Amino acid sequence: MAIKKSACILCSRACGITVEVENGNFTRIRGDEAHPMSKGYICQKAARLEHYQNHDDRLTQPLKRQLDGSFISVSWDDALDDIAKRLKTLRDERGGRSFAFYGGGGQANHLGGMYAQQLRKAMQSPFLYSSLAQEKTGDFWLNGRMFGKQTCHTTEDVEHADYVLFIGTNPYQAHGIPNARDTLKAIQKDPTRTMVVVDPRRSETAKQADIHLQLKPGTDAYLLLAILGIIVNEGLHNQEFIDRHCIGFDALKAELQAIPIDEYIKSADVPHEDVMRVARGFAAAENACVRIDLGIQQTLHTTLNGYLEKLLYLITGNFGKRGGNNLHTYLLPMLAHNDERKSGAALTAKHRMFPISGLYPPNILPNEIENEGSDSIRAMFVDSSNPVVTAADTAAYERAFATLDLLVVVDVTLTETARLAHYVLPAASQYEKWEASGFNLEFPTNAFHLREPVTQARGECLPEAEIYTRILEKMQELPTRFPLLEKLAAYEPRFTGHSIYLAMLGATISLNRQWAPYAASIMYRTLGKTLASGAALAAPLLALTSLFAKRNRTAVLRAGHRGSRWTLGSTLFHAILEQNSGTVISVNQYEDVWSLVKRPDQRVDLVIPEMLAAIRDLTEEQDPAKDYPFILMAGERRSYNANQIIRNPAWRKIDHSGALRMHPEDAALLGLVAGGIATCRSSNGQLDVIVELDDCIRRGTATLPHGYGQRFQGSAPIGPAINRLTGSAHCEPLTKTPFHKYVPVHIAPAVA
Ligand SMILES: Nc1nc2c(c(=O)[nH]1)N[C@H]1C(S)=C(S)[C@@H](COP(=O)(O)OP(=O)(O)OC[C@H]3O[C@@H](n4cnc5c(=O)[nH]c(N)nc54)[C@H](O)[C@@H]3O)O[C@H]1N2
Ligand SMILES: Nc1nc2c(c(=O)[nH]1)N[C@H]1C(S)=C(S)[C@@H](COP(=O)(O)OP(=O)(O)OC[C@H]3O[C@@H](n4cnc5c(=O)[nH]c(N)nc54)[C@H](O)[C@@H]3O)O[C@H]1N2
Ligand code: SF4
Ligand SMILES: [Mo]
Repeated sequence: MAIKKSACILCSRACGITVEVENGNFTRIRGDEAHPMSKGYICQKAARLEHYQNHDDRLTQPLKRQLDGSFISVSWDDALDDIAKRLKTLRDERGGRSFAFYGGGGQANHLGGMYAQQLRKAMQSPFLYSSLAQEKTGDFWLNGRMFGKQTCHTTEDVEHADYVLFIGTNPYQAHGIPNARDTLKAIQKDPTRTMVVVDPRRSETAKQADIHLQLKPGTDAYLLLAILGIIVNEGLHNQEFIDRHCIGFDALKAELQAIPIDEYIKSADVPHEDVMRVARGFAAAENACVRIDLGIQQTLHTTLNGYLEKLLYLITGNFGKRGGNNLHTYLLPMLAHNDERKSGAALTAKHRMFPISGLYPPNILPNEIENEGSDSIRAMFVDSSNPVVTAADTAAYERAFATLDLLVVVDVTLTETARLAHYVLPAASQYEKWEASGFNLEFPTNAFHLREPVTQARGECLPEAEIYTRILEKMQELPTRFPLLEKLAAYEPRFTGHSIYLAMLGATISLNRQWAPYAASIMYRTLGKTLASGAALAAPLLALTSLFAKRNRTAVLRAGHRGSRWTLGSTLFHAILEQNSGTVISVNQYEDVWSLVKRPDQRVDLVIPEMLAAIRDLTEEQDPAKDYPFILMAGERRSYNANQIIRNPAWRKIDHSGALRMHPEDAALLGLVAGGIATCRSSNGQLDVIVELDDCIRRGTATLPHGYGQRFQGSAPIGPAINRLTGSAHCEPLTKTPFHKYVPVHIAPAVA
């Protein structure tokens, strides 16, 4: 038996774990006390990660689909030779706009993304579609306008706040904040701290809250405007902070003073006195922060909701301080910056959609593939994602993907998307290769965890680094050897901190500009070979740690790393390679937040004209249509769901069928009983589901879980495939983010 350090991969937190491994089986999993962020914490989901690692649907060989839809095993060379040839022909004949990439990193596997994006660049395609662009791009867009760059991502210091507002998020189940359940308990137990939850459902988090605003779904914009209106009308905003750090407040204030507060509180359908208490309590708190998630992002007014949420902590001065909201450093460049007002961004052919943070929204993809015209998408790679199940409108995805000339899926298992692919390439699992999460989003102390392999790769599985580098080589974008760089990497003395290697790499690339997009693969093939630990695919981190150390020198030194201007990046790189529980990479002070603001004046712009217009245009939602009288929250986080990461249903200890939850009185009116079967029908499709009664659900609404609907060992989909119900046009016009939490449905007993 061996004990290895790694991380849980089932949500964005990537908590540190220790794994006991026997013959490749994970016999025991515990929290890793030495992990700098999670410090031993894990939740109930982590213990049975064996179900991700070992099951009979794992891929072990490259597969090629036959005309009759069945798959045969092929060699890596045969698969990659054919893929490379077809990609080159497509690019040369139809241009880069005929290719798109989807994914390239799931919950805790983001190292592969550095390699995957090289393929998109080789194809000269701008089109990167991502799951993030069906939840977070509204937030990124706002960050661009308010903080100067879409890379300015915010975090929230829930652990140290006296007053915490959770809006549209259920951290008890979904986590998303450090050691969620411990953190919630600590707030609950402390009489001097206040927790407020805004959620149409009495969620597990709401049950622990001091105040629960159980609003009508989709009305957060009204509630938040009412709260902001009360704050400015009563003069509770922090004028000193605003004068020092913000611009545009006067225009905003005029807008907020015009809010019909009482009317809006009625629209949200929450008690008036509770809203007053929250507005006054939040503004008066010493340290307050707001944590939001899908409940306001995947519903009506997505981006406006995000804007109002940011205004709450900004106008009360809860930014750039302990217990407030903050910006943070990050090592892996997960996000880009785009400004759609400037020319230059590539628009999609059909929807003329622009990228946000470099990402295009899944909601438009089927249309872009099926678009008639010379620049429709003809070939795609999907990596670390299962859009046929997780993007809006499963039927549209099935239809569109079936028309592609080439679909290649890189995954550890045969997903529903993989079943439609021409080639399926077997990736080594996250426990079979060096891996890391890019979701290191903390402030003031931020950490990065490079994980060593826990066990050997199955069959012929390869890490993404090897897969994409081989494709580039076969496309003749890159040579297979770089003799000079290899020599230098092997013999450069350690005290120079790889600075000669990096200089030579820079020189090689400036002499061969066509290699510039492929630095990751070049480092993998050269420096990678020399790393003692065998962490070849982590080699490109050296370029990132060097950049990181240059940009955040003081914070890196404060984290305990030592080195000169030339060598600090390499010290950090080696610390990351060596510390298998994770490494603190930066320790900031709260005032440093202003250096992370990317507007030239380092102030926050409070005015976004599109958002002020949206405030003015806000009109009362129609009550649900007669045909579809319920609002379905399609995609709840529960005890045993974890996106699409675990397919074996034996993993779930409860809720095997992924029940539809509804209020007992609503069920009684429909003649539905617990355990009975209901048909849930939207304008897009229908599903038969098992009913569960729960008086935490608001009347007139129902919920279905996210993360079901996978096949296992040839079975039919297990649990609700919720995106059979969702439609791609049901989304926010600006960002195309789906309204998954607001799907009008009809519910009735199933006809036997
Ligand atoms: N257990 C588990 N944890 C996960 C995941 C998982 O699959 N399973 N997935 C991870 C991922 S990818 C993500 S993005 C996060 C998402 O994490 P969360 O967004 O926190 O989780 P959800 O359950 O999708 O939605 C949160 C809450 O929004 C509420 N809500 C619905 N409609 C509205 C509304 O109109 N207004 C308001 N204010 N609230 C509303 C719901 O009732 C729900 O309690 O979770 C991550 N963590
Ligand atoms: N209706 C509705 N739809 C939703 C949501 C909702 O609430 N409601 N939530 C949305 C949200 S927030 C999200 S984030 C998305 C998530 O949707 P996806 O991005 O499609 O789901 P993931 O589970 O993150 O996909 C992970 C995939 O990566 C594979 N994988 C695991 N490890 C590796 C690896 O090491 N290498 C490779 N190459 N592959 C690996 C897994 O087998 C799995 O197929 O779903 C969205 N869809
Ligand atoms: S599911 Fe998330 S919170 Fe739970 S152990 Fe895994 S990473 Fe940590
Ligand atoms: Mo997500």
